[in-house]
Amino acid sequence: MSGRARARGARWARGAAALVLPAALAAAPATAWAHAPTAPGNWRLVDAETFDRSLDDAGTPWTRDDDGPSSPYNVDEYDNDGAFFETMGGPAFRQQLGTFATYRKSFRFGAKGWLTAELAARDADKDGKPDAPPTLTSRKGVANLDEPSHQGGVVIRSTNALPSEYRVEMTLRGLDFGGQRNGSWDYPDGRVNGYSPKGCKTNFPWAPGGDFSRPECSWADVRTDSNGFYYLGIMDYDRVAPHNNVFIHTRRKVAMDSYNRYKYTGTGLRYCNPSTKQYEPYPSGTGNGVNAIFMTDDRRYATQPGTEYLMHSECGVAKGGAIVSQVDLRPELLPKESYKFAIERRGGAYTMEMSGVFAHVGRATYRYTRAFVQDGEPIWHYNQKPEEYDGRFNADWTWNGPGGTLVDRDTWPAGSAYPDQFMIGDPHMNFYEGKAQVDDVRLYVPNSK
Ligand SMILES: [Ca+2]
Ligand SMILES: [Ca+2]
Ligand SMILES: [Ca+2]
Ligand SMILES: [Ca+2]
Repeated sequence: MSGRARARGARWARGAAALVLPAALAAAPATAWAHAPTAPGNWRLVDAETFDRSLDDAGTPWTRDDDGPSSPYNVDEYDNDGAFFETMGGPAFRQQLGTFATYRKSFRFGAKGWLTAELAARDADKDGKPDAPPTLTSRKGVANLDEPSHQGGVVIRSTNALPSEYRVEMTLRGLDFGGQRNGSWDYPDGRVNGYSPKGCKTNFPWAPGGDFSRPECSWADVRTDSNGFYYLGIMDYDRVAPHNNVFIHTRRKVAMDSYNRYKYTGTGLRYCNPSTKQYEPYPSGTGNGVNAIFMTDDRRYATQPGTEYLMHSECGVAKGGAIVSQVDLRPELLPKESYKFAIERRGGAYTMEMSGVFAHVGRATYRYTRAFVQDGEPIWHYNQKPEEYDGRFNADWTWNGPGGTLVDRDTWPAGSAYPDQFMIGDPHMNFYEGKAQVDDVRLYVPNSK
């Protein structure tokens, strides 16, 4: 059912784990190459999207798709109709899921269709039309991702699996997915952390546990929880598209995203101040942090799915615990300024890179590199081929709930293989809403190839 193990019987190749790169390479000014179609480190550009040609999702109709067994969006037991939710929610989950319909659209764009847009929306009144659906359009050479309801999702992904070594990058020109503005989580236009003030907004009907029979408005309030956006992430399955947030948290290899928690004063998040190289409590920032996270095989939560986090920053390396923001963005500077995000897979390691004008330090570039296996900790599902991995991090995940017991067997067995697919946008169909402007998505491969 999971589709995780694709091929069997291959042998382990030791080379991938042997190379250990320094935790952080020196920062360099971004301006030297910000507008050139080349990147440092001996890369060759193979695909680029400037968004100068018209892009409009209106040309593609919405079609109903509920992630059922015959759906192209059916992935595993954590997807929208997955067995995990039947286990944790009991019969109430199936009943709640049946109260609405999901609509999706997908289309290729860019040279030879190298990019794919995936949009999803909910039809709560089941009149055959999605309610407050997201849109993807281009204007003045920039892509607009617009999501008026948190129950929608919109992402730009690679159409085909990425090569064995690559650099992918994007430029962010506008950002309105929560965080403080002018020092406040509550905006003058009435929005709260980027969410519309109208109606209840909850994580219904997907949660890792709790009473699934509650009415929709009694579920967890997302407006006063968090908003966010994926600047760039690498997912581990083929048809990357919006799903519930529990699913997303099990399918990431590495990601740079935001997780902007409304008026949060707890210890679950912290900033690294790159100027002092000291951790600071979350309220010391503006709620516009970038979380660059290498996922690993340990479970982050005892009672719900999700991989543990390895977080490199100017403050050091942290495993688990408080989520570390490496930088705090200044969205008020956009679009005059811009941010560039890049992820590289090369030489047996992943690198995450962010450039732009950040709080405390001004214009800077930060790069964090981690080997596929470093200090005994793997990057989750790093192997694109069976021979890159020997099965040593395999496990079963067991879930007990009102619906019984579910065993997710072989979460990372020998013989498995996981494609790299990049993703930009908001993949969560029960969290996050807002707008973002994206530009210059580029794919490079090593110059020697
Ligand atoms: Ca399914
Ligand atoms: Ca409707
Ligand atoms: Ca452009
Ligand atoms: Ca959303």
